[in-house]
Order: sequence, then C-alpha cells, then structure tokens
Amino acid sequence: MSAPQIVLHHYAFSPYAEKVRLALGLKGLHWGSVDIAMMPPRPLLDPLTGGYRRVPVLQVGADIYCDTHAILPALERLHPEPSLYPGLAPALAEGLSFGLERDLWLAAIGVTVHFAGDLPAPFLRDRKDDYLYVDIGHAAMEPDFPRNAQRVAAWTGWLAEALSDGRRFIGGDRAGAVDLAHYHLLWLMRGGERAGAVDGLLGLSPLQGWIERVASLGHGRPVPMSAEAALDAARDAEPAPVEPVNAVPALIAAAPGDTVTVTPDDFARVPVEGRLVAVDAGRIVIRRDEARVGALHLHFPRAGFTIAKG
Ligand SMILES: N[C@@H](CCC(=O)N[C@@H](CS)C(=O)NCC(=O)O)C(=O)O
Repeated sequence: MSAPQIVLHHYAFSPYAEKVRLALGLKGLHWGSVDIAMMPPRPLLDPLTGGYRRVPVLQVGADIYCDTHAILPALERLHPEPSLYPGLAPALAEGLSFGLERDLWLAAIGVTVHFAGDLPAPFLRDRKDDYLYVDIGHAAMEPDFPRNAQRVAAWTGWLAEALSDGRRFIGGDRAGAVDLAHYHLLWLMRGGERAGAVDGLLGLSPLQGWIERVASLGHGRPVPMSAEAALDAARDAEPAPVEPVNAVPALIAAAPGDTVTVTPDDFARVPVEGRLVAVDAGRIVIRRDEARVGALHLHFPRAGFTIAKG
C-alpha cells in the first residue's frame, strides 16, 4: 500500500498556514490542499479534529496534526531531508518559535489592524467571542498600537542583528523552522498594500534579502482536494502505530486508554475528547472514533495545551 498523502486543511489568508505551506515548500513536497472557511462552521473538518478549531490542520491518512508545533515535527519525521532544523536542535527551534509566536501574535495583529483598518463585522465578532477573546477592531486595538509596534520591533531587531554577519538564514546557509516562525508574522503584517508602511515603521530594510529568500521557498506542489476526498482518505487509512505511554504521570493522572480532553491554553479553548494514546516530553496523541471516518489519532504539541482526565 502506498504512503498516505499529506493533506493541508487551510485558507489562503492564514499566517500559521503560510508557515506550514513554506515548510512544505522547503521540503519540496507534493500535498493535497483543502480550502476551508475563514471561520466556523466547518462541518467537513470537525469529524477529523473533534472540534479543535484552529488552522491549519495537517492530515496524513488517519493521523491528524493540530497546531504548527505538531505539524512541523511530523513533516520532519515523514520527510527528514531537507531538514526543517538545520543548525539547531529541533526542540530548541520549536521552543524558540513557540516563544516568539506567543509573545507576538496579538501584537502583530495590532500592527496589522493599525494599517489595514477594520475587517468585516462577523469576522471580528467570531475572533472576539470564539478565538482570541479580544476585540481586534481598529478602535479597540489602536490605544495599544505603540506598545505592540515596539514589541514587534524588538524581535525584528534581534532578527536583523542575527543576520548581520551575512548569513542567508537564521541557522546559516539553509532555511529552517525558526525562519518560518519569524516570517509568517511579518507576512501577516506586511500583507496587502502594507509592506512599505510596515517596513518603514519597523526599520525592516536590513531584512529585505532574507524576506525574499524565505518567500522563494514557495509552497511545494499543492493539488486542490475536496473536503469529502480528505474524509474518504481518513476512512480508508489506519492511524500509524504509537507506543502507548504516559511519560509525565506526576502531571497528568491518566493512563493510555483513559478518556481525556486536550485543550489549547491560549486561544480557541475548545476541549477535544478522546482516549489517551501517548503523552511524552513533546507531544500528546489521543484516539477518536468517528462514525464517518473510523479510528483517528489526533496529535498535539505539549506546549500550549492542557490535558485533563475526562
Ligand atoms: N499555535 C497555533 C496557532 C494557530 C492559529 O491561531 N491559527 C489562526 C489562523 S492563522 C486561527 O486558528 N484562527 C482562527 C480560525 O481560523 O478559526 C499553531 O501554531 O498552529
């Protein structure tokens, strides 16, 4: 049987999806592209995710990877070369990317909104009520603009300093996950007609060559795929075997096989219920059985998620 296809559930405007699209480009992969709505309802994605509502989601047969910090390590395991982690241990690269994204996500949205103005009211309502729990309308964000801009500029200043010895990417000659984590936040802020204004504000001229180099990684070879075909692919596959383990019993009082919920600890805090398969230093795997697709393994990173016994 041939290896299941890599499928990305995403929408064009999503910065975290852009991070994964570039990872697929870095690895030169062929992938199925399922276009999803920018906000729920997503009735053809929910059977795969058990309600996890964030984007992107990567599917490999009956294995579902939620969060880019589960997705990039999975791509690396499946297709080790070229590596997403040149010159930096994978765990360090993920940790640095996680810290960067945690610190900057709302600030980057604030800088974006400053230049872009208001998005449509239903979108703002959805983001406030069910995703960020913060009003990202222009009037609400604007008082924090100076603080947000300084916060972002501190990181881009570090980035410029890191690249100032002439290296092509953060880790040296080859692009990696930490480049992508910085890049997708800049991609959000500099989108539309905003690049000139944002570059001026943040002093990004030293980063122009790096920005072009990361963008030129491209997106690999996406092929449009329907959500129904992705569900069929999950139904026709079995989850890849995982050794059952709870490596952190002092933190999580659940054994493999127990019902648990896994919940993001920041945004879109929707609990996903399943039976614990494995939790170790870096990842959580739960099993769900869905009428439409059968058995699935859902994979989450440890960082940014909590597990509770169901
Ligand atoms: N830590 C998550 C963050 C993902 C995230 O917040 N994605 C945004 C889109 S870029 C999202 O889910 N927005 C709400 C939605 O699309 O429903 C990751 O690394 O995947």
